[in-house]
Amino acid sequence: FTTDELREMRDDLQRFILEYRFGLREVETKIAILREEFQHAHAYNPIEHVTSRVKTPDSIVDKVTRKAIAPDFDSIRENITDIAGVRVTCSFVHDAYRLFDLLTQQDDVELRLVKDYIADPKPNGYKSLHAIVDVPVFLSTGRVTVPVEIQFRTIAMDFWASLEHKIYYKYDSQVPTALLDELKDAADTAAELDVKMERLHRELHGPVGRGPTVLA
Ligand code: 0O2
Repeated sequence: FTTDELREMRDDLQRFILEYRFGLREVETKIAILREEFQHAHAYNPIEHVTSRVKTPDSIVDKVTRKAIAPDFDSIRENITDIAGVRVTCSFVHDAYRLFDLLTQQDDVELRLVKDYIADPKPNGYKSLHAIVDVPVFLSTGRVTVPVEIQFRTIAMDFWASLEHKIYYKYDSQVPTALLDELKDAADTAAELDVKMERLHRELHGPVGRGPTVLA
């Protein structure tokens, strides 16, 4: 490659990633608005925290290799839909679904794919509600549509997933069976905790999301 060609490739890659950053920002803004408006209208905040990331070029290359995707921008754009990712951690399971509905029903958001690992957990115990949405981003060159993966989960699900992720990497994907069993057990305990916490919350406050009722 000539220096000019290399510079052009670098510029193309930077622009490619930039669009995902903008898509992420659109979704983050939508979540921030819902959070603030919810607090104002219902005196209740259904979101515990929000994190987001754009996949690193290394991680994109890993996935291109792993999934045998053609190494050009169009194929990557078409086949890797989690380059931009947002994780919304909610207090209760009910809130995770409610946030999913509120976001995906907005008329500039197009729902491309849903994977409901809350209703149908992965065999290892992983739970979360995943949505791939297309959002519009307006650039000086016109409108582009950017896919963003949004994961909705509870604090208990998030706690479990982050520990499982660490264990998975520590053992380089070869986690001993006994530990896998314990993780599955911990996922069941986390799910029980979610049910208990939501029931307690409902007892105190009525249907989840309403303002607190006056207690005797
Ligand atoms: P990170 O850290 O988020 O970048 P694939 O992405 O191809 O591996 P698929 O079917 O396209 O899988 O996506 P899926 O099943 O919707 O899940 C992708 C993301 O969900 C992962 O992204 C994780 O964030 C999360 N996830 C899925 N399964 C598990 C699991 O068993 N344990 C944990 N801790 N997280 C999980 P990345 O890209 O792997 O990671």
